[in-house]
Amino acid sequence: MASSQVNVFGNTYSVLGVMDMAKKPEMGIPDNYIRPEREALIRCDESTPLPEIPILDFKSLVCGNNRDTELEKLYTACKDWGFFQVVNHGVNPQLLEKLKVEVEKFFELPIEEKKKYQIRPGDVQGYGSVIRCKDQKLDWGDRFYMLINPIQRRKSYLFPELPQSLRNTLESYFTELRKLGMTLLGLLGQAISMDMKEVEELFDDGMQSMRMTYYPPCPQPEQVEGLTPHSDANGITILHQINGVEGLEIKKGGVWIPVTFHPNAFVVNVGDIMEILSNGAYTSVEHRAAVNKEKERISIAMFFNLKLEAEIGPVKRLISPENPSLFKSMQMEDYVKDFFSRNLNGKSNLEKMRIKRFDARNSAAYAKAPPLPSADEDSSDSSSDDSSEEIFVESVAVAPPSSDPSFDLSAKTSSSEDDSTSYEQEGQAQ
Ligand SMILES: O=C(O)CCC(=O)C(=O)O
Repeated sequence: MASSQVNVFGNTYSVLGVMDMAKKPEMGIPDNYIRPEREALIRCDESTPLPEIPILDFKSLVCGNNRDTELEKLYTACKDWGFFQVVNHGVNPQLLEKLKVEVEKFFELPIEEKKKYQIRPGDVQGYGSVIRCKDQKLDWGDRFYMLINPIQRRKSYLFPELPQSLRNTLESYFTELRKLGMTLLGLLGQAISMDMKEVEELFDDGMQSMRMTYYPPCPQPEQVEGLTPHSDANGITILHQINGVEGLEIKKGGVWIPVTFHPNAFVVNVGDIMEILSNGAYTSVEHRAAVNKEKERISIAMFFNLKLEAEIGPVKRLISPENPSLFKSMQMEDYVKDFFSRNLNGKSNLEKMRIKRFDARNSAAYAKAPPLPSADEDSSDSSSDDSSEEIFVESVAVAPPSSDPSFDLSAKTSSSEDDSTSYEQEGQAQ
């Protein structure tokens, strides 16, 4: 496989990446990187400019004069786009500059150095990508993924072994982003009428992980995928495009749209868990990373997730006979295990959690339908392990939560950095 290095770990394989191979474009692109099925981007011309994802001002959201209006904008962005950009986020630009230098230096290390961090058997953390089957298509990128919170769960051979200056810079970045992430989670919660206490019960000292990715230039970028289309399995993700080169693409209304980053903005997206908590009011949107013909691209994604002992499921207050539960409930631990047993694949993770409802009156299966569930049964949670739960209902109108949420703007929005929670976690890709 050209210069990418494959190691066999029992039944699992991991590939380090494409960086070295990409330095020899004359060798061509190996077949296992070629994606004939890659869907094309939206076509745009001067009369129909590219749609742009909403830009929100963090300061106005937190302490502006029109916070209700800003929160409504946030709600609409999460509902219609599942993505927004946040400016005025307060993260020190000097820290971001230092992060750029350190992350670039890290990816420039010789492959022998980076091999120290290679993903180990039965794990998903470290440098490289997990390969689960022989004919798996690979992404055109080198990546390093690790769990960073709770601190006691960090792998001893990953973060503590990174070059010291990178470690110090990352540690400062994690702290800054944790504050930002918790505040954003609080705001997203408020917009669906959760109070901060509920948000903290789920997310405070929750799982936090990061992926830094180096996408080398590719002679035929339209033939490969930098990162396979997927929705994030987590609460929210904050993406920083470290060297300013673009490549993020999102699927909206069935078409792929490239994201133009506002300078100095972070891109935030709603993950599957946030769509589930909001009972479908928010949308976890499929996205992918494209690569560039000439330029290298570097990004760092920070994933915010629930505590492992939390239960995932729609917020009870949002459920009623008129607005029944769209998703099953599940222990976070089971959800994580299930997620890691599979490769990234569009929105398949979220679809497994969805309760399938058939409109009995319009269904050919009506004659065979079991007795209609009562409203209570209908909105109840299921702890079943079945991947698909099917419910027959009579023309249920699924209304989004009130579009006039009661915004409790006085709620506390800071996070507590209590690292005492202990849980088992063996590999968190998001
Ligand atoms: O690099 C990007 O633009 C996307 C990164 C991403 O979606 C991820 O790491 O999950």
